[in-house]
Amino acid sequence: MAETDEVVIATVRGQLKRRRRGADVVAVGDRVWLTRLPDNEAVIDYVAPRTRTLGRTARHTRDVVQVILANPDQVMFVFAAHRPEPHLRMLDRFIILAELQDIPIHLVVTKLDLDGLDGAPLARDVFAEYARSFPMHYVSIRTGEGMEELGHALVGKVSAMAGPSGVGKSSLLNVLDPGEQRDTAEVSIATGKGRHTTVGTRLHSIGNGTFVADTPGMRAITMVAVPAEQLDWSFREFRPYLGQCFYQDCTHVHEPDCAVRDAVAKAAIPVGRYQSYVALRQGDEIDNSPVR
Ligand SMILES: Nc1nc2c(ncn2[C@@H]2O[C@H](COP(=O)(O)OP(=O)(O)O)[C@@H](O)[C@H]2O)c(=O)[nH]1
Ligand SMILES: [Mg+2]
Ligand SMILES: [Zn+2]
Repeated sequence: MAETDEVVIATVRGQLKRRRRGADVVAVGDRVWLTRLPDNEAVIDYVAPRTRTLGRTARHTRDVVQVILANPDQVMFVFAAHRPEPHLRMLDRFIILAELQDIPIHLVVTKLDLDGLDGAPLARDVFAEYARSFPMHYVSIRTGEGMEELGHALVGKVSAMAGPSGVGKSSLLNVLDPGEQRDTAEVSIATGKGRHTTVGTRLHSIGNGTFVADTPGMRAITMVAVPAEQLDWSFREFRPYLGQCFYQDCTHVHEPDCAVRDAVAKAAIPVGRYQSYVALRQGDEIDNSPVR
């Protein structure tokens, strides 16, 4: 990728538009070839095939129909230790989406300076099940704790940052790239809910070939149902046991001789993650309530 701060206003060549109907023709994160025109204008002639895509897929074909970020190297799911309280079932849905696209996942827990306040449980206990399977980053922009380590995880990569509003995503970007100040919202103390201040995906270049995207569209996309036959695989903790159940089409909910349920009983699979799977599998819309 040519690293330049140049901004051009580009349109998409008509031929391209016709060929890739349905999906987004060009999205944030795409590598493109363009023909320069005068006055900082350009025409996009070609869009390179995407390595991976963070986005919404069609239910059966798995074609990406709505792109949040093209070509991410990894995705950082961001939740706060406190204010707002972490919503783990929402995190589970985020994780499924990334697993289906084979995008490496990191979890970032922000506002560590508020950890355990107001009698809230400690973040490292809340996220203990996840720490067994995912790289974790515990940070605070107030104390600076964990920020250097998070910077190392981002360097040289294109990362998507996603999470509920108010958890501190924009604040993190402001610290990582102090050159450009972004809107950060005040969290209302009464509800613990943050106000929305970010609209579309934006990829921020923060130097050394490092790019970080704010991805506000994630939540709506995770409300889309996941095909049942892909759901068990989307829980990476289950994978060592898949194919070992008595029934080949085992749903791991009620069948006898189920390797997944045996693993849960032995605590080899975290019980909270398993319960999340069951709720999704049974179609209980665990996130039907307005989500933070
Ligand atoms: N105490 C504390 N507050 C934070 C931290 N990071 C962000 N905040 C505050 O949380 C609120 C929401 O932050 P913002 O970056 O707008 O969240 P976003 O919606 O995820 O982009 C703001 O009032 C920030 O000042 C942190 O590490 N500690
Ligand atoms: Mg924001
Ligand atoms: Zn089973």
